[in-house]
This record gives sequence, C-alpha cells and structure tokens, in this order.
Amino acid sequence: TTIKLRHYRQRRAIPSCILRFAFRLSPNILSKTMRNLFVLAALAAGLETLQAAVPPPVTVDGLRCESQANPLGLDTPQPRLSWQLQSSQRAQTQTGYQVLVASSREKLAANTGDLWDTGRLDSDQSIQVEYQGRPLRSAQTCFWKVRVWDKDGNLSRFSDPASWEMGLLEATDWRGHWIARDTDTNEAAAPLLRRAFRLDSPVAQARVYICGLGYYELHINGKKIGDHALDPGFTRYDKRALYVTYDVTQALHQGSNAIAVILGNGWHNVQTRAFWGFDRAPWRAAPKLLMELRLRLADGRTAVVPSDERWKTSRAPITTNSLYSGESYDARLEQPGWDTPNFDDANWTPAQIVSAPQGRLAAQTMPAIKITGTLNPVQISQPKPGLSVYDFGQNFAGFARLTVAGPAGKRITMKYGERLAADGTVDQTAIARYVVALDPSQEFQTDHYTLGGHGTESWQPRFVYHGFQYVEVTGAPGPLTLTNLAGCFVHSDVAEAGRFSSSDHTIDRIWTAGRWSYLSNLEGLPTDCPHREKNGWMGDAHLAAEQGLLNYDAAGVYEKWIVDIADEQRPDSRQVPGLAPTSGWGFPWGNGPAWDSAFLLVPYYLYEYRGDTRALTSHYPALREYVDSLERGSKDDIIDWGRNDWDSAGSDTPADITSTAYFYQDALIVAKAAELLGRRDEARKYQALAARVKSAFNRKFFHPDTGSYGNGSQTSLSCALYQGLVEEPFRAAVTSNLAARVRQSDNHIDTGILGAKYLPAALTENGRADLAWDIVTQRTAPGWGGWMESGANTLWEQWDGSGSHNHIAFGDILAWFDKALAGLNPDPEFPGFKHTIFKPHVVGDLRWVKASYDSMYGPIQCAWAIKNGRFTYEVSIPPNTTATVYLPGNGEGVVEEGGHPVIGGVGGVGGIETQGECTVLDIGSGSYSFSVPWVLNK
Ligand code: RAM
Repeated sequence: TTIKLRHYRQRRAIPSCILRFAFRLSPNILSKTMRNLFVLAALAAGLETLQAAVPPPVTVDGLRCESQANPLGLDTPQPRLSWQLQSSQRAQTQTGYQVLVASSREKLAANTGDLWDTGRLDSDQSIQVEYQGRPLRSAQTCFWKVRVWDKDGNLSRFSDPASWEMGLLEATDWRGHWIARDTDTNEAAAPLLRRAFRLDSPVAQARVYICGLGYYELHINGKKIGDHALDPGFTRYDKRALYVTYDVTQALHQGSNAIAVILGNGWHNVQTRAFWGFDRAPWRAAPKLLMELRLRLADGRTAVVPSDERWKTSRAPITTNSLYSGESYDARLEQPGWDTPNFDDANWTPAQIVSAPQGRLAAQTMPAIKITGTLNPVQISQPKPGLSVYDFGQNFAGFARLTVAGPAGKRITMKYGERLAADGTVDQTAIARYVVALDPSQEFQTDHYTLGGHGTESWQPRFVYHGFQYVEVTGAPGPLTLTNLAGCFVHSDVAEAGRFSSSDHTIDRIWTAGRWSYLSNLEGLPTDCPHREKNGWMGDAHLAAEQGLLNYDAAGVYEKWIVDIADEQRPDSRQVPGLAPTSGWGFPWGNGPAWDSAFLLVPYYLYEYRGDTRALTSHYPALREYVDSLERGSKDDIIDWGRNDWDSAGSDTPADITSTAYFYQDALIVAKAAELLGRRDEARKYQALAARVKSAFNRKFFHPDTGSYGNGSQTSLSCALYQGLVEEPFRAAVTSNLAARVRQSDNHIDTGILGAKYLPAALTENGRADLAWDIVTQRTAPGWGGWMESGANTLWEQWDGSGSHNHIAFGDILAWFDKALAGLNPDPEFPGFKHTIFKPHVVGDLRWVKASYDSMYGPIQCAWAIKNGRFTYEVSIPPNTTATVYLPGNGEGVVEEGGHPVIGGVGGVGGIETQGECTVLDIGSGSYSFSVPWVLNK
C-alpha cells in the first residue's frame, strides 16, 4: 500500500488537467481502511472524479504465434505463443496464465478451448509457450486468447482474440503436381504458366499454397498477389523447398477467374559461372511450380485448383535472369492480359508434369523478402556521351526501377556498382572478379530493358538483386534526368527492433552504416555481401548476429538458416561447410570452427536474446555430433586448423588460438542444450570437455611469465579474454598487455573480423571501455571511424577499403554501442530479456546516449545524459521482467529516482548496494529516472 500511495503522490505532477479516474476495489484485497487511504491518495493527487470500476492492474495484448501476428501456413506441430502485459504499476509480474485455443471464433468467444485449455497455470512464462493441445490438422485455423494473474493474484481480462492457421503438413496433402514449361536448364526465357477456371458460387475463403522454384510471382485475375520478392527463400532444394501460403479470398469471384505464375531461376537454376559453383549445384533444374488453390465456396462446397497438365505455358518477356549476371526484359514480347480470365491462350503449350525436387516441402515462416523502400538518386552525371551515371547517395541491395518513354526496340542497359572509376563510369572490378575471371564474356549485375514503344514504360527486374550505389545507364532514348531511375531496397522484411543515438556523430554514422549493411545482407539468409558472392558465409553471420537481433526482429530468418546448415551437415563426418547453402564447396574440412560454429552460436543467441530454446534443443543431436567431430579433429584438445582471423589490418593471428576458443564455446553450448533437455550426464560430459579444452588452451598459448597469449596480437589476447579462457588471477595482466598492444598501434585496431568482435568487448569487460572508445572513434585507418572519414555509408570488407563495400562481418560494433555505451545487455541467466542488465559506460567526450529494444516482453528503453552536474539514467522495462541497474559512482546515499532519494525506499526498486566503482540497484518493471551527482565521478 505504501508503494501505491507514493506512486499516486507523483501524479501531482499533472496539476491542472481534469482526470477522470475509474477504479474497482476488490474487497478481498483491500481492507476498508486501505480503501479509504487509496481514495484519499487519489484525491490528494488532484483527481476530480472518482468512479467505481478500474480495469484490473494488468492487461494482455501483443499476441504472437511463432513471432507473427495471426500467421498462415505454419507447419510446426507445436507453435510457440507469446503475449505482452501492460500495466501502469511498477514491479508488475505474471504469476499465472490461462490460454484457450478453440477451433472456431464462436467457441473462443464462449470461452471454450476445445483444442487447448491450459486452465490456470502457475507460471511467469509469457513468451515461447509451446502449444500442447490436440493435434492439429492441415489447414486448420486455431483461435486463441489468454488471461493472466498478476503479482497480487488479480486476474486480467481475456486478451483480444488472435489466430493462426496450419499449412499443408503432409506430402500427401498436396493435390497439385510439379509442372514446368521446359526441363532444359539452359532455356533463357522465364516461363509463364496459367489456368483459367469458373466458379459457380461466391467464395467464402480461399488459400494458395505455392512453391515456385527458383522464384515465383503469383497473379490472380490480372493482379500480383502479395508483396513478396525473390520468394521463396533460398534452400538446398534437394533437401528442402519452402512453400508460401496466401489468403486470396478477395482476389477471386463467382464466374471466370485466372491464376497465373511467372517463374525465375534464382538459386535453383543459376546461369552464371562463378567461383562458388552454384551453376553446378546438385539440385540444378529448370524452373518448376507446385501450387494449389483451396476454396471454400459460399454454399459450403469446397474446391481445389491444383497445378497440373491443365495449365498452359508460354515465354515471359523476361529473356534472361541470373542472380549474378542480371535480368533482361523485352517489352515487345509482352502478352497483355496473360494473367486474366479472358486471355486467349490457344497458342500456349500445355504444361509438362515434371519430377519433384528431391527435398521435402516445408512452410516458409520467416519474414519474406520485399521491396521495403524507394531511394531517389541524389545526382546524375554524364562522364561520356550517351552514358549517364546515377548516384543514389547510399550503398544498398536491390535494383533500379526505370521509367522512360521511347521507340520500340531501343535497348537500355543498367550496370550496377559501388565504386566509380577515375573517368566517372561504374567500376565493378572489386566485386565482379569471381564471375569475370571465370568467363570474361559474362556480364555482372547488369540489367537490360528493351522498350515496347507504348508511351511511358516503367520496369524493374523481378528475379535478381544487386549491391550498388551507382547505376550506369547506356542506350537511353534521349537525355535522362533524376526522375528516370529510382532505387528499390530489397531484403528480408524484418521489423525494426532497436534504436540507438548518441551525442557522437561518428558513432551514429557507424550505427546507420551498419544497419544498411545488415539489411543488405539479409536475403532470406544472412549473406557476406549483396553483389560479389551473396553467400551464406557462416563466420560473417555469427559475428553479426547479436547486433542483428538487437536491431531487427530477424529470428525467423536465423531459424530458417540454421536448418539450411543442418541440411548441409555431412552424414558421415558431421562437419558443416562454412557457407550454407553450398553447391558442394567448403568440404571436406569445412572452414574450421571460427566459421562453422555459427551452427551453435546462432541458436545460442536465439536463446539468449529471445528466450528461444527450440533451435538449441531441436538441433541438439546435430550440434553435439558437430562438437564430437571437432574433438576427433583435435590434437591434445587443440584445433590447429581452419580459417583464421580474416581480413586483418596487419597482424596475423594463427588459427589455433581462435579455432580452439570456438571449440571451447561450442562444447559449452552443447552442455547448455543438454541441460535444457534435462540430459544431465551429457551436460556434464560437455562441461568436462570444455574444461579440458580450457586447460589445453592455457597450457599451449599462455605465457605465465609475461601474461601474454600466443603471438601477443590484439586478437590472441582479446580472444582469450572474450571467450572466457583466462584464469582469474591473470586477467589484469592480460588486460594490461592488451592495452599496451593497442597503444603500440596508436590506439588503432589491427585485427580481422574475429578480433573485431573480441577486442571492444574484452576491453570493456575488463575495465578499459575508455580504450575501446578510443579505438572505435579513430578517424584514421584502420577502424570504423576511418571508414566514415573515407565517406563510407555501409560497412566494408577490408580496413583499407579494398574489396567489397557492403559487408557485415565487422558489424558487431553495433552491439557494443548498445551494450557498452547505452548499457543495454541481456542476461544469459534469464534469457530473452526476462532480466536486463543496464550497465552504461561514460567514455571519452560522450555526453548522452539513448537506446531502445523491443523485447518479446515489450519495449526496453534506456537513456543517459550528463547535465547540470548530474548523471541521469532513465530506464524502462516491461511488466513480467526485472533489471539490474549500474550507476557510476559508489554513493548509495546520493542516488535519486524521480527526484527522491532511493535509500528511503522507492516503489519498484528492490536492493541497492555498492559494487566497486558502481552503485547497483534491482528494479521491477516500469519506468525510472535515476540520477547521481556527476562530480562524484571526477
Ligand atoms: C569471403 C567472404 C566472407 C568471408 C569468406 C571467408 O570471400 O566475402 O566475408 O567470410 O570469404
């Protein structure tokens, strides 16, 4: 009660507005005296009218199933449910919940959970709750809602209803056949497929299930369905192909209808010879389609329109399409109305029934790739007659949309790149080498459009994407202006989850650049670069995953990609290839644990950041067998092979140090997964393996006399610290060696992509955040600040600027901004931000930092500033979570919250204690504004 009164007293901050405050007092919770006190407090706060019936202190919303709002087409038998609590009270938690899942909207409304009724469960779990009800059928719709009990046992109202729908769960559910126009993999033109049909009743519900390989674009009655691009996601099609579900109820009608599809080559039928050999992939086949339209008619009957021999086919105006080379389109070949019911397809040929890809069908549940935005060019130049170069002012992944008028047959060429040559034309040398070196006659990311000659024409490619800032246009019918070209940003459409800003311009620019690179490299899988390779390189992916998860709701893409890796794991050796999917490149040895460990690290990050145990537990045997393969490949528990610290600035660190450290981490992750599964013996076994590797590591690499590791490089030292391999008594010595090493390089980083993740974190965790700051904000090479000075607007592959200009492998620094500067950290002991650790570092001339993150529980925010001699730290965490807050300075007595001394007791604040140079507080949910005198810290 005291807490509540204090809380209400603060409401006096709203003096002059008229508030209508409605509340219901529950007699069994509040005694009469308490009720009077409550009323008095409310009156004292200036509330004008009091009325009976306040809503319960907690409400429930944000219902998600498999992280999505009302998803369609799920194929997991136990979808995971999550919800969020809302409350204006501090320190609010969930003590119980009831989930109802019903087979109809009506049943749910009547509170009948015929599929699942959990009853009251005493549990604080509000995320990743696995459905445990009756087995679900293909295409079944499930309606659900939830209510919760709060910390005082008050029951919330039921949430608004939500739903999910299952996809086609068994191969035998599909009535469609795989169809194609041609089986010739060298046929250049994209196929069109169509079928017209009549419906003699209005449509009550319609779903399309579609898998078009490599890519499909679905049309019904003259319109494109949905907004997906480059769909479905790239998988090894001989292991798994993804199908997508659409609600097409509104697109169909009683009478004549037409369903039509264009197919692209994608990764299924790569046309370009490139270093990575995807043109020779074991799954390579001509484009093919499996789809099925399932209808429920208004009169209650059902109908199916499957892909079969009744479909007809023709050639699309897309005359070539290849992910590396580009796309060509000849508008003169358009067949207007090809996707409408009344089109005359008499001279189209019947579709062929073709063999299915070898892989199984699986539902695509990750966010699809989409065109998420349009960029206007900032400049156009004409370095040569007839040649215009557009500058979009930003490096990104996607393609250009051309809008132009001219005579039929005029062929316009668009060549994409991220650099200009000295003469002002587009220079592709650094990114085209793996294509052009193999066959100089091949083009590299170049699109062609041949005009149809019918007025203003607008075109963009469908089945390719490029990495670029500049587009060189030749063959235009006349002078071009800025309006003839727009840039389409194309990537997996993941929701933004994190924001960051600070008083330092360089840091903010690095953050923005990192986000462009991250999204440009999220194309249904995490990639290394959007142009040269487009490969799912595993090292790059795990290095960038933490910042990716902090900035975007990208878990769905990672979950899909972990299966891509599992699909690549060798049946005999249990190794993985270092890039996934692969055409076969990367075996037999993989790329070593520094790359291959993405197979364990990414599931672990999903656990740490999202409280998701599924990736770790469902892949457990595969992860364990991978670690066993490392053990077999080790000598005296040391792994001395694999790729080493790649793309380093100068100093080379042998692979043995970094590889063995990942072997150690991998063993710990397997132990963790075993623990989550309740397999205690196996957990102990892998903990013991980790302990052995740690001793071997220290025996082999540690120099006790000097406190150094290996060759003493920044990577060697920071690897030992970051990976938790340094024995406690030597921490200080190793840290001061690392600091000395950094000073030797004039406070510059000299590591590659591995060390770039360890170095800032290792310094920060060991009391040298100041030095990490100096490294990160350097304005000269090597370093992130140096890139910014050179005009980078994305992150680069090499410190010296050679190579690609859109890589994410050095991107973990964005996670350091959140964790070290803003102080926003997950707590691995309470994963998914059930508990947040707020631990900011005031470094350099930084004066304020702000960050937020949309956790599965709800928004987490923090902001610090130094103003008027005080350090203020505003933090906010959602109900059902807790946090620990570190404030600089060891002065419990001077800490204030909302202007009141904390020491006297503040609602929501639990313990307060001094730890070294910090004051540490435990808080429950809610928003707080802490402050301490800053002079204390001088
Ligand atoms: C390069 C990639 C990537 C790296 C691999 C080893 O070609 O671009 O960044 O991880 O090689």
